Amino acid sequence: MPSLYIDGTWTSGSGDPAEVINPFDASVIETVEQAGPDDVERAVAAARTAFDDGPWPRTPAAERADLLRRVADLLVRDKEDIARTETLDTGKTLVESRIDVDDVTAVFRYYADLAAHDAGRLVDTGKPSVVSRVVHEPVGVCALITPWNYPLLQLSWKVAPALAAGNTVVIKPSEVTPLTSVMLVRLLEEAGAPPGVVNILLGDGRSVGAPLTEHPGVDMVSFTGGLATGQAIMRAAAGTVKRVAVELGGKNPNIVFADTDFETVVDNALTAVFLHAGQVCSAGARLIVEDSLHDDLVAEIGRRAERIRLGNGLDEATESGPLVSAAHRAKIEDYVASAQAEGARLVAGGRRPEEPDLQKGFFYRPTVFADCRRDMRVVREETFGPILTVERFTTEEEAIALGNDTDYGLSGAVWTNDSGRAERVARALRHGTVWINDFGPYVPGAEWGGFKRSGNGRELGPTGLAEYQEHKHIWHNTEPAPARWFTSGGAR
Ligand code: TXE
Repeated sequence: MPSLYIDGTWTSGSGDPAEVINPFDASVIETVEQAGPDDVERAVAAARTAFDDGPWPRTPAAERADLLRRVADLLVRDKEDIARTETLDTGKTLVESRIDVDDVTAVFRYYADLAAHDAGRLVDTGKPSVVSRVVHEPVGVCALITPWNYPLLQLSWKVAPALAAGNTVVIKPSEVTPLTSVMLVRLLEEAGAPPGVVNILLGDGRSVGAPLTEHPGVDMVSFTGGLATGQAIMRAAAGTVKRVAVELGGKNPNIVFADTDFETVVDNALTAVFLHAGQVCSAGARLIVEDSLHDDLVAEIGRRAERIRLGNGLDEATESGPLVSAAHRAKIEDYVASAQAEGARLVAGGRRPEEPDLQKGFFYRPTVFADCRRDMRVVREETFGPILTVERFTTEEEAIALGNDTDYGLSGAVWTNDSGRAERVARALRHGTVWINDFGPYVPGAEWGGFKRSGNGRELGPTGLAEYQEHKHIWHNTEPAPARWFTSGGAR
């Protein structure tokens, strides 16, 4: 089946086909066609024409919202099928994939509602003869480049607001996990997206992603992925002064004060870091613990980490799946080696699993390191895998300083029963999301994004819609008259 969608037609790509691999057992799920340079040109041209001459940007917002609601209904209809495919492609558990589909559905509904009521605003100029208003218009052709850890979810955070605002899009999913993005485009087609409004190109970053970021026909790039790629995209986009929104991961502190309920914090610290084998931009990979609690907490977390059941994401008994690829596992093993070389103390994991049925897949045991210092590579860099590092603190100031001592700034958490302290720490942390006595939840109505090198721009919430809009000021003087500024020529 053709897997590229350009100008309202499913089409074959002129690039080399690629095998999509199931990380549970390294089997081939499907072979997909990929785009070549001519496909990139055709997709951008289709999106350009649909934006410049097509109906979509001029369609009433309420009708665009109707399309998003139809997509949400179709997602509900196909939930099980999509969730299964996401699990095959990423290795995450079926429970997680089902939650992802529910979240994606909620995002489409949220932006449908928001777009329908987004009428711009009037500005009071103090002049009765002037109507000053700010209207919201789409940016244009948006390239949406997404990663492999939450393929469908990350795409929804971009495509729903982009379409709600009236843009046209060219989607470039990760070459590692393209399948559910193709499914979503099929639903957009079924829901009635006009030709050229939604296009999808499969292929890798070098041959498909990079040309989109340089293309003069593209007005905006929205990217989620690694720091180095984000930096390359920002450089590439500078040539044509594109709008760029980038979400580049994090190194997220999870700060625990000793007055917290022990079982609650053990349980949540494990979930914070080991969910989806740690391949989460907001993973709580840096546990920062008050001295008096430190030893007991480390011991219990280590004991419980050793018991996490790895397996096939399709098996209901599985608690954690594999890493996404052999290359990614090699990167994790390198981080483990560097942590040991730098003097971190291995408390759990640090190895591949022994079970015979897990040998073909890209599994790695949940790993805990204690005695970590902030200058260690494993503490400074985003490992994006099942590695927890533990540091300790004595005072509140120290905890805040440690939590902020990172180049990233995506998310963080503080656990304490002292609500004054919780608020102080939450306000002092330089991260885009801070949880108090929780870790991980988000809602479509609240902004998500990073400080510092975690990126710029915001997804979700009203700001997540504004990312895809130009805010144009229209000044209407209803009683035009000479200004009489330059009077030396004599007024007529
Ligand atoms: O991501 P890449 P990778 C982090 C995580 C991970 C690291 C590398 O630490 O280990 O990034 O992962 C496309 N121009 N995150 O290498 O390369 C690529 O095809 C345009 C954090 O897999 O950033 C894919 O579609 N596009 C994270 C997308 O960019 C390019 C999620 C992401 O791939 C391109 C994933 C180029 N020059 C990884 N090069 C998060 N923030 O959630 C690649 N791409």
